[in-house]
Amino acid sequence: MSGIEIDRRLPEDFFTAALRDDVLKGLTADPKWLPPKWFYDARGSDLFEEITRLPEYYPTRAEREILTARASEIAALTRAETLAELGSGSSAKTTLLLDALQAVGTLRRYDPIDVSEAALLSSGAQLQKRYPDLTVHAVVTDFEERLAIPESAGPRVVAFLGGTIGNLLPEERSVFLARVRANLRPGEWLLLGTDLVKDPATLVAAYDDAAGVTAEFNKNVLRVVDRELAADFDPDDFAHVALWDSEAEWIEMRLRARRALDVRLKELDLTVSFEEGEELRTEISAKFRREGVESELAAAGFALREWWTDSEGRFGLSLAEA
Ligand code: AVJ
Repeated sequence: MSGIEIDRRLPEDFFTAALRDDVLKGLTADPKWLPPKWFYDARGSDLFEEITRLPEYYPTRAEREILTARASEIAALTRAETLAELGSGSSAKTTLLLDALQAVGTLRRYDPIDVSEAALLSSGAQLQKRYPDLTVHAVVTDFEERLAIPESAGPRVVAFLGGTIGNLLPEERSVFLARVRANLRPGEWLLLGTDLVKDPATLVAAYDDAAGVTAEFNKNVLRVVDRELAADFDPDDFAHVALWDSEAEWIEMRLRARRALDVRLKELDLTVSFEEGEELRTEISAKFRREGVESELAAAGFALREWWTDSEGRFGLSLAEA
């Protein structure tokens, strides 16, 4: 038996209702789009894990290198009682932080926050084995829409790792960062991972790997829509596209219709037509520079206290104070 407390903040029909809204809005828009959060059913989460091990996909390894080098500095600076983690997913990087906070002796709680209760339960159970004295207070929520970081007596560090902030549009990022700030008291902390601008070939390869895993991941959103909304997308009708937008400084993933086709979405009583070559945008993954991160943090009421990169300067980790 584990002592994980679970705080469920999502309405009963959240998944179906939110997916219906997003699909209706996105597939009737011009150009068509779908938000990236719908990649992550069980198969999509497995594919993402596989992506993190690909030779071309450097962000996970680069961020782990930084955390390995800096975790004890983070612990010494923050002396946090609580580590709250947004989009906790798998717990590999978390243990680096928890070990360091335990070594300085301040750690009491780990508060993972994720939309997936299954992910929270499995990583929470693993962590409780490794840290038997740790209180694990998991929150099931959509942190874009209903961010709720649990209260705690001592200082909290909120970790948002992996570069996931890059999946938000600039306007969404500023709303999100302001909400994080509003959840914190002065003197508490945000630990933010951001992938950095670099040569386009390296960036594009990371989102268009030779083994085709990212292509499968991208097409997985069609399988999710098929299953949840009784639609008849055939993933083979679409080609995976990854491109670098040098003006916006983000990678875009798209699905390009190989032929003209109609898709029927029974649950929405909707038919959507694609022209040959028409593209559906499925993800943006923004890449950052130090100055941009610092000013976005400042606009949300955070002061950048530390900025670290990996040895090759590919990925940035910010420690910011509320
Ligand atoms: C979940 C934000 C870390 O944007 O790099 C990986 C998702 N998409 N390959 C990213 C992703 C395509 C990933 N993050």
